[in-house]
Amino acid sequence: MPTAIGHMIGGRAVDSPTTFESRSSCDRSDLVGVFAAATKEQVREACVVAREAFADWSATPAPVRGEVLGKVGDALEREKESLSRLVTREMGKTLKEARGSVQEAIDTCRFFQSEGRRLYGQTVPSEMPNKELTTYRRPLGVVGMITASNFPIAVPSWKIVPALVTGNTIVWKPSQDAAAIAYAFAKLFEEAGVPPGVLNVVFGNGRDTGAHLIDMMNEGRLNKFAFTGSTAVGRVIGEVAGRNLLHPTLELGGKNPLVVLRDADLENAVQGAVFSAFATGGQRCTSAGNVIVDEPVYDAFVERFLAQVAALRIGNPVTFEDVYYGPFINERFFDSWQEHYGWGETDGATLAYGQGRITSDSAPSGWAGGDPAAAFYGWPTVWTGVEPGMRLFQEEVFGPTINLVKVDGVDAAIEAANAVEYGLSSAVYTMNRDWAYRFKTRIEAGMTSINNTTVGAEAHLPFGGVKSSGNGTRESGIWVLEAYTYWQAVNDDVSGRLQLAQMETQYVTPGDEVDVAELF
Ligand code: UN1
Repeated sequence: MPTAIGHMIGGRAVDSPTTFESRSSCDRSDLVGVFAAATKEQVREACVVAREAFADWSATPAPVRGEVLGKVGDALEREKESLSRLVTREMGKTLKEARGSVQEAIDTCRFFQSEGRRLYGQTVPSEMPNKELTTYRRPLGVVGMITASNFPIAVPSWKIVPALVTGNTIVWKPSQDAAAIAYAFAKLFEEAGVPPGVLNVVFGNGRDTGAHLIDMMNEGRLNKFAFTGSTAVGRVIGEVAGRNLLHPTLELGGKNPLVVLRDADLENAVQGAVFSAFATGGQRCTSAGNVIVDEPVYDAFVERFLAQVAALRIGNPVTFEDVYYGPFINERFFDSWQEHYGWGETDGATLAYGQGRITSDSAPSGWAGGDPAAAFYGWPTVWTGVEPGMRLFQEEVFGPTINLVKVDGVDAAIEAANAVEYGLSSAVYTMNRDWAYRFKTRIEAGMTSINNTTVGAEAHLPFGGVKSSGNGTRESGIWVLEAYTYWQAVNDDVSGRLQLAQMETQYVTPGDEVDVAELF
């Protein structure tokens, strides 16, 4: 058994009495690393260390903090290929997608390197003389972060990089399924010159280490919490944060609609729907859940869609670089995905393609080869005859499954698209300006694509949802600055006397009333 990698607390490697293994999602016999599992005391220690580091880091000029993050971007660029391969090996997304996700972190560093030279406040006129008003963004303090396994570098970067450029310090619990990636990522922050104690990493599972970190809000050790994961856990974090008067960042689930209207470029729509449904094996919060198709093109769409699905190449992305998607990230995700077959049956939907786990006896024609039992691989699964009332339509399945839903016209499509509790991303395929406009203005979603997929956020656009997909916070771009700073309003009075706004404001006395009609 290799020695366990310790937590990164105050620049030291800290061991724990218990450890856990991170195994490749692509091949469970491939041990990627052994990691310490943080106890409550260790999580607390990380919070204390982060608090101590806050004084110096928050006093470091923002452009200097930005430069450090630029150096993180340089290190990520240099290590892009190795990191991407580690992402593919540990959590199982294809190399093309892994490279894209590392690039997303590089873009984030580039954006916030220069944001360190802005972080603008305002100058505001005072109603009193010899007095000036200004506003400043100030850091919140210590931020607790829990992130998911499906975007193990990009999504942490959306949190860590803006939190650091604005002067906060961090205790981060990455997913146990992406511990090695998190370790490598955090090492690059160290290399770039992020001082000890500013970014602390505690490894472990959600049930124990994650719960300890959440509990640190109750101990008053955190000033902010940021989470990407399930809506159920997000609600728990929201409750604890609310009781402690903290405003958490919550990026939660989705059941994202992709609408194909009767005038759409059908080939473009089919390709967009296939990618939205099956990229990362459907394990994105932005994956499409329901493809809602306009009646006149429904049959043609289904035919083309099923043909493309049947041709998808699936397999181990470490050995077969050209597969469309790889394995489930872990057994738990696979188990909960399998349950949806039961829902479909109960709901009376039609299983048009797919049959659960890929095995040597049951593999789709696109199976790339190799031993399917080495990991958890799922058939691409397509349901037809799905309607909004069905559980299949409503609940996120987080796997390679898509529902095809028939509607009549743009208004019915929008109604169906809005008939879920989630509101993360959405897409419409149409050439009609009016229909696209109607969709854009009426859809209940934080993100909307016109003639593109439900995925594909960029580092400088706001990312986040409405309804049960989050609590309205946004990540990325200038919008995320609101999540990691508070506004300080400053009154700077040089009048040398007690002057009272509102009560002593010297407004000009008006002259005699002018009646324009009388003038000529
Ligand atoms: C997520 O699944 O949590 O837009 C994030 C996308 C990616 C990010 C997804 N850039 O699909």
